[in-house]
Amino acid sequence: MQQQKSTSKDFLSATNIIGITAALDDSTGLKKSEAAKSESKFETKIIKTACRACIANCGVIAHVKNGRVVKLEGNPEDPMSKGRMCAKGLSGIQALYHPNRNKYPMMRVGKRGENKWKRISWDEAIDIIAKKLMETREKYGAETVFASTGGGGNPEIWSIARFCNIFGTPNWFEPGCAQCYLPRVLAYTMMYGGVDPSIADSNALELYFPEETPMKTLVLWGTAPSYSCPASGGGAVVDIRAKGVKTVVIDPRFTPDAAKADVWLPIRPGTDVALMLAWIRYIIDKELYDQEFVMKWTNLPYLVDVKTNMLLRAEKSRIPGIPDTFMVWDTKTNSVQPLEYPWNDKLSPALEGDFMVNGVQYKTGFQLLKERVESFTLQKAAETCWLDASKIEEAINIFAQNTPSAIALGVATDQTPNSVQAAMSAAIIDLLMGNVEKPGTLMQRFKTSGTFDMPNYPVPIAVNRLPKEQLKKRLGGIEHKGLHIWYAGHPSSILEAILTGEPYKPRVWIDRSGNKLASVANSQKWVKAIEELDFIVHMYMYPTSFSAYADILLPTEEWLETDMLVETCNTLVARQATTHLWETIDETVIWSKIAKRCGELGHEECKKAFDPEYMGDDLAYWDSVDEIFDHFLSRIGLTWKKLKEISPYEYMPKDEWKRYYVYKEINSTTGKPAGFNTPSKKCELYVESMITLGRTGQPFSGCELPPASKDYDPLPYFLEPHESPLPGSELAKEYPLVMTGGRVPFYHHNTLRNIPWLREIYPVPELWIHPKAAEIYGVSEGDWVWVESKRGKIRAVASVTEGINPGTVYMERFWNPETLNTETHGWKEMNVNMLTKEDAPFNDVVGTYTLRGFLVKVSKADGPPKGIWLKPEEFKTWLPQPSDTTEEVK
Ligand SMILES: Nc1nc2c(c(=O)[nH]1)N[C@H]1C(S)=C(S)[C@@H](COP(=O)(O)OP(=O)(O)OC[C@H]3O[C@@H](n4cnc5c(=O)[nH]c(N)nc54)[C@H](O)[C@@H]3O)O[C@H]1N2
Ligand SMILES: Nc1nc2c(c(=O)[nH]1)N[C@H]1C(S)=C(S)[C@@H](COP(=O)(O)OP(=O)(O)OC[C@H]3O[C@@H](n4cnc5c(=O)[nH]c(N)nc54)[C@H](O)[C@@H]3O)O[C@H]1N2
Ligand code: SF4
Ligand SMILES: [Mo]
Repeated sequence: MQQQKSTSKDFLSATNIIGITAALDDSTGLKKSEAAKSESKFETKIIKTACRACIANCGVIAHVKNGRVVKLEGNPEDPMSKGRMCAKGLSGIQALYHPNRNKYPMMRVGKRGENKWKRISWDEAIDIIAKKLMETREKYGAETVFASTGGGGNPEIWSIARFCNIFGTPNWFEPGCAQCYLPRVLAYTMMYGGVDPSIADSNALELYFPEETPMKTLVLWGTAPSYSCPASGGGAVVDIRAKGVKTVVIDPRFTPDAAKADVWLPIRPGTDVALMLAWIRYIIDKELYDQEFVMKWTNLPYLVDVKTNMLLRAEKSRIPGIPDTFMVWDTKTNSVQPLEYPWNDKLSPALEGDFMVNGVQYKTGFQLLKERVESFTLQKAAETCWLDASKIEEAINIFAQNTPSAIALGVATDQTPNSVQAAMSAAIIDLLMGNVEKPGTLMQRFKTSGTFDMPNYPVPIAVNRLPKEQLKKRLGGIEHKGLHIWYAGHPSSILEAILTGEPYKPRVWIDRSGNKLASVANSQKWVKAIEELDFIVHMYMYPTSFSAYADILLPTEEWLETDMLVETCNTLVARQATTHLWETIDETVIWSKIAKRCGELGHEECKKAFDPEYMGDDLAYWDSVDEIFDHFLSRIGLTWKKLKEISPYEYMPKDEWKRYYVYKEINSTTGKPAGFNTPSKKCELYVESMITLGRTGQPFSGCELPPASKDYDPLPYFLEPHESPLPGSELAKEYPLVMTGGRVPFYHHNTLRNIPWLREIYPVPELWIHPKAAEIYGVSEGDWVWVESKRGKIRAVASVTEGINPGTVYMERFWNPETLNTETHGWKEMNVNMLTKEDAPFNDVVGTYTLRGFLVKVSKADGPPKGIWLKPEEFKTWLPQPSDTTEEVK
């Protein structure tokens, strides 16, 4: 694809936003969107919408003049962003009118990777794709087609899962999933049945009410909201800190959040579970936990058979809403007794203990937890995690004594093979303290609008349409059964299957995302796999490195062109199109078009997917997104048209929505407290259901699956990073530094590297390195450096800072759209995912690989990679241009 020539407009500085919008005013010729149609030539129309330049959905007011978006500002009515916007969101105009947008469907004409294309019509493109899918299905089986999606709360995630279920392939993936959020969702779902406390995923809703919350301490554990959601959660943390809430930040990097913390713990990457186990040990040892809550509302007093690891049951419940009855050791009678849900005042259960009953050994869950954490003293944690023991103690005491308190977890702990255990440990710490459903804490079950079946986005995924025999073929789905909570496949297993043909060879790949080569681990291995594939489709807003390897490119909508239903706090927000350019199409509709054509070509399930009677609650496929929105909004008496007028719409009074102590509410059918949403209705700190999950896939997989090679552990365990820098490590002799990652506030994953404003602020990725390490490796501030792991070698610019441990370095993902047409296709120069580790060890439960906490070496480089742009003037060519007039796209 050719870079467009520079515009006649002068380059404007990143801060001169008004200047840019003024410069755009006089360009005409756009097809007007529905919303903007009625205004007269010079009237500015105000459209309330929501940003999607990251996953936070901040409320936006778009100013549209003569069909052209000329200005964006934050919407103060938004309950989470409260009128704030960040640099990425404000760059929406430059993204929308980018000269290198994908404008029309394109077909490859040159060799793969040569990047030569010809324009085709939508009908042709859909026909070519559907024919290839059908041919592959017939020859090799539907499972040899796989799809992937862009991550991070991307609402299209469920469109892809839906299409795969209906087409009949169990294989789709997202490079987040096991590396992002899924470990947290899984642990908190299994342990208390409510929402996880992640700020960047738009949870932790208590934070958005600084005037009301009694919160006194917030722990930011591996999350940096000031960078990962600056205008929403980042702002909320600033607000609560201003109200006097203390913060503890556990982050190798001295982020703005760390800079303001009461205690900052610059942990060695990948060792969080060791630190968490030490917190648990300290809290138990010093009896800082909430004894009443732990006894009555967790499963820790229940007896566990130490041989089978299963809880001892008096009886299985046959009544819905009533849990099984579990056994405890009654200290009054010194005997095993059934504890009827929820509690029996006549009993005095032992919390700790080891008991022999009829020749069988039992321990309480609490006892097993205590034994598990026994060796994790403050000293051991300090040594393992490269921290100061007294600082760890100070942090725990702030958290445990200055209450109510809560831990907010981020993605850092999701990106090592210890992922699920980290989320389990964080939940255990909060639950030991009784930090759940209490005002001032983050584990909450606030009400939702009831509009959606699936979280975030209403596309029903039609999970039962996937035949059971196909589900069993999900790559990685037997060993890592936690993936079934999101019905997802395992990227490394798909990669291996392509390269080895075992257990079968995937052949066709449909992707919708930024740049897979910059988001999956060890991307050079993926390029080898790409060479093996028969056919690749990429749908995106502009070409990326991945497009260079595709056979068909489909143009998709920027967020300012998109309609979407968004739920935040107790409001529903309409993200509404402000304009529409060229031949871009909403992706939800693209999947529907592909399904329709497959149906016409003889795919029975695809054909039936358009029959409302057959699909029932799975919903027949649609011709426009309005149809789906109307369907779901009808549940609360609204239409999409109406919501667009009244957005943001408060669906429920705040007091009704923000409910606390849900577990204590009496269930009118059973007459008992509702309890938690777990099998025992107690908080399950001893996660017995992990064992069932590993053996059968239940309760998440659509059918019973063969067991994983090993039972999943019901309690968390610490796994030293596979590439360890500790003494005795052979690899560390050659690669002595531990690499980690974390967000920068200028880009969302692999998006926006082509935005002049943002590239002016952050043109190349920084390698953070401590002055002592810099001295050892002969590197100074601003130097170009080589960064190398066992897998690859890239360049970055050194930022020499005391804001990181001497043994740790940090770098964020990057790729270079300016070298798209060279042989590197932009993904090889400075992409940290050339260095990350895609192979085993994986997390047992969900298959997480290693994106953080692996070994690298650093040395001085002669200069920057060839062809990359550094100076503001160079980005001029990417400034917005007047757009083509386009016909209505059907
Ligand atoms: N080394 C390293 N690698 C990582 C990570 C890391 O920290 N370090 N992070 C991992 C994580 S957490 C994730 S989630 C993945 C992400 O990696 P990918 O999934 O490859 O991410 P992108 O596609 O670049 O970015 C998110 C996508 O969401 C799209 N999007 C935004 N809004 C909308 C919308 O309304 N509709 C549609 N259809 N699309 C929308 C954007 O266009 C963009 O394509 O990367 C992972 N890779
Ligand atoms: N600007 C921007 N915002 C984003 C995204 C983006 O790409 N760019 N992506 C979105 C997505 S999909 C996600 S998942 C969220 C993630 O949101 P966050 O969870 O806030 O993500 P990060 O900044 O990647 O990681 C948090 C912090 O973990 C630190 N860290 C690195 N290694 C370790 C470690 O081993 N232990 C601990 N305790 N900390 C460590 C990093 O220095 C970083 O400051 O952000 C979302 N928002
Ligand atoms: S934080 Fe920034 S990029 Fe993310 S939704 Fe809000 S304004 Fe958009
Ligand atoms: Mo993510």
